[in-house]
Parts: sequence; C-alpha cells; structure tokens
Amino acid sequence: MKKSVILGAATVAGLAASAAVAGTVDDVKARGTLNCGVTTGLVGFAAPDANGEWQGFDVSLCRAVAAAVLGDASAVEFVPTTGKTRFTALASGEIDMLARNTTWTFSRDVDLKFEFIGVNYYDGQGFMVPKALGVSSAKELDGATVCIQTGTTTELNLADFFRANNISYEPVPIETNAEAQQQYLAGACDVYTTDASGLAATRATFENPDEHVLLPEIISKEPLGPLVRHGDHEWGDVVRWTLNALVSAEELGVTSANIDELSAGTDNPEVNRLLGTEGTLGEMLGLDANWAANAIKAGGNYGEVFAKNIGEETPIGLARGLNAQWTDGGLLYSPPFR
Ligand SMILES: N[C@@H](CCC(=O)N[C@@H](CS)C(=O)NCC(=O)O)C(=O)O
Repeated sequence: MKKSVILGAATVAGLAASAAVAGTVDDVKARGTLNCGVTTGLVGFAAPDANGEWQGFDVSLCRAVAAAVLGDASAVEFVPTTGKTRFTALASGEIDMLARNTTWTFSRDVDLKFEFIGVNYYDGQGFMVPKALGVSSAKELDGATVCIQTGTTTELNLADFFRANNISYEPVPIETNAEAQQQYLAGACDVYTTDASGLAATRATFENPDEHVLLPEIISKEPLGPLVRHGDHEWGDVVRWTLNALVSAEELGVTSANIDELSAGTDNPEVNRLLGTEGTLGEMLGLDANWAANAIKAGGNYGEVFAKNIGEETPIGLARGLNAQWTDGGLLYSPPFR
C-alpha cells in the first residue's frame, strides 16, 4: 500500500493520527529498501561524500537497520529533511524512520505521536561565536543577533535562556545548517546556537576553525535519537533493538574485526544470543538469526561508528563524554540480550 498522503493544510499532529500505523517491517521487506530520514547535511552526522554516498553517525544507524531487516546495508533511500519538514515526513509515511539529531521531548513523543526508540547521542545546546567578538560567556550576549534553525528545540531553549538571564537577542531564522553556516560566516549573525555536536561538526568544516570558539554554557538537555511513528510496535522493536545491538556489541567486545570469528560461536552466551548462534531472538523480531550480526557488520559497533564519524581522531573531535558506556562512566546502557 502506498502511504504517501496529500499534505494539504493538515497539521503534523493531524497527519500523525491519519497515517498508517502498522506494518512497516513488512513494507520495508516488500519494498526492499529502507526510507530513512536524515538531515539536509551535517558533516559527521549525515552528509553525502565526494561520490554522493551518504556518510555519518546517523547514516550508520539507517544502514544498520537496513542490514538487520534486509541483509543489505546499502538498501537505504536517504531522505533529506529540515528541522521543519522532518516530522511531516515521518507522520505521512514518506520515511520509515527518522535518524536526524532529533531531541526526544515530551511533546514530540506524546502530542506529535512519535516513538523515540532510544538515544544515540546525549547532547546539549551550545553557542559558537567568532573569537574576534571577544565574548567568553553566553551571558555577555545581550543584544546579539543569533542564527537559529526554525522548528527546533534550539529556538525554544534560546528564548528561555535569554529571558531567564534578562537579556535580549535578535533572531536570524534559518532553515538548514548550510544556510546557518553561510549567514554566520558572512556576519549576518553574531552567534550560532544549536546542539553542541552540531556546532563542532559545523566548525570543523570552516576554513579557519580556530577563529571561532564554543562558549562554556550548555543550556539544555538534548537527548538525540531515532524515532518512528506511534503504534507500530513491531517496527519500533526492530529499530530499538538494532541500536541496542550496536551498543551491546561495544560493551561485549564484538567489533567489525572479530565478528566473523565470534559468529562461529563463543563461550559467552550473551554474545551467542546477540550473534544468533544461540536462542531465537531474531525470530522473535521476525528477522533472520544473524540480523544483529549484519547490523554490526554494516559499520561496526557503537564505539566504532562514533570513532569513525565524529570521534576525537576526526576533524569534528568529539570526546565520548556522556556517550561512553555505563561501564566507563557514561550513559550508554543497553538492556540485556536474553
Ligand atoms: N536537536 C534539535 C536541533 C536539531 C537540528 O535541526 N539541528 C540542526 C543544526 S546542527 C541540523 O541538524 N541541521 C541539519 C540540516 O540543516 O539539515 C531538535 O531536535 O530540534
């Protein structure tokens, strides 16, 4: 069944109620590709490379889900979405899942009727300014012009922060990160504010990144994660446990280098259940026994995906911080595979 709907004047909330809510696993299998909503471009998270191939931390999750469901990490149709269009794209059925640095909030979950299936990056909102502005705290930004992406939590947090600190600002609304970058570098705004990871990713693409600083304040919690439509629990389970598989694989020491060897069977029962040599977890999800092994092979475990796309060895240079495993003092904690 074709699920694209005529958008008309319907609100996102109205669409959420009318869109098909079940059967996404079967739809994806029948179609043979996963329609995955991503950003319009944020290097390190989701952006096409020189060959037009989408790469990045969020892109890797799309590929892992495609590998789990279809056995083919390349069977993904990437659908670029902006801060504003992302929710309509998901609610209408144009995409099967959204993997686009999207913050899990009460109203998106409850009111827009989506289901956040986990957190793949714990973040918070920060500020970037040119060094030449001579500012060392966000509280010194009274009267500043601020580039701000519409349809985001960023917009709302910014208003709260300035009001709480009794200072004023002039918003410069923008639709995409590319536009923000261009406006900010052209001096159309004094400040760019978004998720701290987004600021690091954006600054990494500047010709002179050293001329820009991230201010010390982190003014919000931005738990970023993939989401699906409310009501399709089987599909939610598939996406949720694919993310958990990548996280568990790191905790259990399963990597893209040793996975073939471990897939022959190990003396760790949880590794065996994860990789499908013991138990029937794949069958419970309606997938092949090696669904999780395929997901891990797509781009490596969570730690490998992080290191390759956004980690300290990349120009983006993000530390694991809150995104370390719980065993290393971070917040990553997958429920058990049993
Ligand atoms: N996490 C926030 C902000 C997400 C957001 O849209 N961030 C921007 C700035 S990093 C982005 O991803 N832009 C990519 C694009 O323009 O496509 C939210 O969920 O509202």
